[in-house]
Amino acid sequence: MRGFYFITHRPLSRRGLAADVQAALAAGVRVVQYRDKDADTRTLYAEARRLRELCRGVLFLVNDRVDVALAVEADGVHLGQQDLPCPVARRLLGPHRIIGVTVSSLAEARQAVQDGADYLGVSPIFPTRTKPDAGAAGGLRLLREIRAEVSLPLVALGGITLANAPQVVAAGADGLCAISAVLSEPDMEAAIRRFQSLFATGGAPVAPAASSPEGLAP
Ligand code: TZP
Ligand code: MG
Repeated sequence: MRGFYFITHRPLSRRGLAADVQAALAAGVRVVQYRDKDADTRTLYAEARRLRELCRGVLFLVNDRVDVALAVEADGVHLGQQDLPCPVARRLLGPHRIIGVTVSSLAEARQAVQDGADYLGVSPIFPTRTKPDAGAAGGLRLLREIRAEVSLPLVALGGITLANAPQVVAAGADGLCAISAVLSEPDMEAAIRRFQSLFATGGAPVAPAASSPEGLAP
C-alpha cells in the first residue's frame, strides 16, 4: 500500500481505462483499483478481466463488487460504508483476499478494524469534485487522528494534489490516491512518478514487492 494507489475513473480518462492502467504501471504503481460507477455488470466483468491480466504482479482490487472480484480472481475489493459489510465480504472472499474499507471518521475506522479490514481508505481529506457524494472533508486532522490509533495501512483520498501531498504523507498516510490531479495531466505517467517520489525516502523501496497480503505492510 505504500506509494501511489491508482483508481480508474472513466469520466476523466483521456485514453481509456486500460491505457491509464498501463501508464500507472509504467510509473511503478503497485496497487490498482478498478472503479466504474456506471457500467453494467457484464461490462464490469469484461473490463475487470482485462485489467486483471494487465495487473499481474501488482495488487488488483475491485471497487464495491465482491462478485466481480471473485469472478476475475482479483486480489481483493474496496468497500464503502454503503457496500456489503466487511465481515460478509470476508466470508465470501475468504481469509487471503484483501478488503479495504473507506472511512470518514475515527468511529468508522475503529469499526473497520474490528471488522477485519486489511487497509483503510481515509476520505475525503480535502474537498473533491470527483466523488460528489464523498461527504465533508476531514482534513489532515482526520488522517492524524486515525493514524494515532490504527496501525493498518492508510490510503488517503480526496482532493490530493502534488502541492498538498507532502503534508498528507507527513500526516501518516502509507499511500495516497489522486484522480483528477493525474488524469488531468497530458503525461499521466510523469505525474504519478512525481507523487511516487514522495515515498522514496532514504533509498527505501517505493512499493511492496509482491501481489500478496504481505505487500500491505505499512
Ligand atoms: N474516494 C474517495 S474521494 C475519491 C474517491 C474515489 C475521489 C478522489 O478524486 P480526486 O480527484 O483525487 O479528488
Ligand atoms: Mg463503494
